[in-house]
Order: sequence, then structure tokens, then C-alpha cells
Amino acid sequence: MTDTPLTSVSPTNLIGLTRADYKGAVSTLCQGCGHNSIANQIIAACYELNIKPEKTMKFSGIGCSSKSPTYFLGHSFGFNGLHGRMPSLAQGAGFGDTSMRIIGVSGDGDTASIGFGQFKHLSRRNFPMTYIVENNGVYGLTKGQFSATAERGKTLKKQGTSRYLPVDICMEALISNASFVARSFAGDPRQVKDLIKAALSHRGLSVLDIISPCVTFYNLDTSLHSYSWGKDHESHLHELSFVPPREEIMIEDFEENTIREIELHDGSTIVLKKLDVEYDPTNRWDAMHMLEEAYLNDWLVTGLIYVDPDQPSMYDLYNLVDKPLNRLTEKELRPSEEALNKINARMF
Ligand SMILES: Cc1ncc(C[n+]2csc(CCOP(=O)(O)OP(=O)(O)O)c2C)c(N)n1
Ligand code: SF4
Ligand SMILES: [Mg+2]
Repeated sequence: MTDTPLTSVSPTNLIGLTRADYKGAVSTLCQGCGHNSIANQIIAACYELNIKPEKTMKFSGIGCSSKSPTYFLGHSFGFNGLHGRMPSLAQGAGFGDTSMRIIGVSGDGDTASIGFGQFKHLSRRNFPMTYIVENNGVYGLTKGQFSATAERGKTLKKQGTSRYLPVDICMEALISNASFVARSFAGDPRQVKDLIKAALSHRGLSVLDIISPCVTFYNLDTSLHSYSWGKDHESHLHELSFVPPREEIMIEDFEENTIREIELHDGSTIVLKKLDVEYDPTNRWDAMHMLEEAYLNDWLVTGLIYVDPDQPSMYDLYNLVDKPLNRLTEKELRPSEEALNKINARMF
């Protein structure tokens, strides 16, 4: 006889959901694809943050990466849009119901080529959403052409040599005034999860550029987008922990002056433990300088690159009512006859 119960009960979070409640459909992406590992960390982050799936909307463009939202948060709303057009879709839907949380997943092709203009304007508007770029340096879905983030001089048997200098998504986000910019690596799940949690707690646009290897078309050990390069070369800016609101900050074994706390809008805190370099993620100039240095030296530097928790989000710039726009009645939406007459009178 044994005391082990025949059925074990899965643990639940504070809103009574199990981790399985945050899963989506079974992935049809290649085994070992970095995108799968990122989807798993989105599931873990949302479970641990007690996020209500039915209060979340997922958006994407086109690409293997843009298929990812199917593989997490199966009980949320989602829209797989056109290539590069995820930002405008998300913006329209967000303004319809500002009470919803928005997660967008894009690829390096989707963001840094066809969707570049949309991405830059989303950044300068500080639209409140978590924008994850699953960056593999190629167009995975269309069989591995080099994307705009591939380093110059890399050679693939079928594609030849990449001719142009790469686009740095974090640098582009910074230049466009994004208020939260981070980089991570799919082979570093703990950091990916903590950064996703921080990004989900930021009121504004949070851009997360995650190096996500394409094991089928760009498995080149010498590329910054491969697992082997990431494993051997990843360099953390800081040791990072995310502390939700009302939880005590407990970091063991730290020396005085080695901890930096940054409080986000919802009361959660990002705790950064200094490593061997001095880095201030609230200083935009330092961030640009660090990215330039990393680029010149082929360093894969990961962590929170920049954050401004106080920059007003796009919603704050408009005179919005508390009630979501899609729940306003016709009576509430329609101007009175008197107001309409005034508007018309101004036209003549
Ligand atoms: C308007 C338009 N142009 C081109 C394509 C072809 N296309 C589909 S996915 C893709 C690139 C995807 O690359 P990326 O965003 O990096 O995603 P990955 O597959 O690498 O995750 C392209 C060019 C398309 N679907 N629509
Ligand atoms: S082709 Fe590349 S990006 Fe697409 S699923 Fe396979 S490994 Fe992932
Ligand atoms: Mg890609």
C-alpha cells in the first residue's frame, strides 16, 4: 500500500488557474526552434503574474514567430494579421478596449523590414503593449533568406552571403523613444521570463528583442543568432529579478551599493544586481553607447537596456473616458443635436 494519491492536483496561482490554463495549441514549429522556448516563458510569466487570459489580446504579423501566439494563452483573444502590420491592428483594438492587456509577437523580418515604419511609430507613441521580437536573423517561414538583422558577411549554402550591415532592433527602438527596451536570448529562459514579467508590468511600449535561433535555416555557429554563439558569448548587463507589487524584495548575499531598484507604474519592482560593469538603464545615452560598443565587438549583451517608467503612454495623451469605448452605448457616443449644430455652424 502507498499513501500517494491516485490523481495529483496541479498547483494554482492566486486567481485559481493552473499553468495548463495558460497554454495554447500544440506547436507545429520545428523542434528546437527558439520561438517555442519563448512561448513557454510567456506561459510561465502570465501564470506567475496571475494574468487573466480573457483580459488579454494577442497580435502578430506573418512568420514562424507570428504563429507563436497560437501556442500560448489559448483562452485569450487573438488576431494573426498581415505581414508587418501588427502595430496598427493592436492600436485599433487597444483603443476599442483600453482595459485589455496586449501582447504582440513579431519576427525580425516582420519588424525590421516590412513593418519597420509601423514599429518606429508605435515606439514614439508609447502605445501600451508588450512587443516581443523573436529575432533569428532570417525569414524562417519562407525558408531562410537573410533578414535585416543578419550580420554582414555570413554565408549560407542556399542563400549566399549577407551583404549589408545589420539593423539593431534595440537601437532603433531607443532612437524612436521607446520607454522600455530589453534584449535576451531564448537559451536563457530565466532571464527571458523575468524580462517578460517586467515588460508586462510596464505602462507604455515594452520592446523585447529576443535572440531566437532558427535551427533549420540559420544554425551557423559563427552567427550571433545561434544557440552555440549565445551559450558561449552571452554577457549579462546585470543580474535581474522581478518583484511583483506587495512582495518583499529579498536578495541574498549582496554587498552594499550593488543593488538598483526601479519601480514600475503598477507598483512592481525590477531589481538589478550590478555585475562587473557599471550600467544605468535609465540613461538613454549610456544605453546607446553600450549598444554601439556591443555591435562593434560582436557582443551579445542581454538585460534591461533602457526604461523610463514615467513617460506617458499613448492612452494618457487622449481624453479617454474610463469605460472602454466598445462598451459605450449609442446614446453615450452620439453628440447631442445642440453640439452637432454648433459643429456644423463652424463649417460655414
Ligand atoms: C505582404 C507580404 N510580403 C511577403 C510575405 C512573405 N513572407 C512571409 S513570412 C516572411 C518573413 C518572415 O520572417 P520573420 O518575420 O523574421 O519571421 P520568422 O519566420 O523568421 O520567425 C515573408 C517575407 C507575406 N506573407 N506578405
Ligand atoms: S523554420 Fe526556423 S524559425 Fe521556422 S519553426 Fe523552423 S526553426 Fe523555427
Ligand atoms: Mg526571422
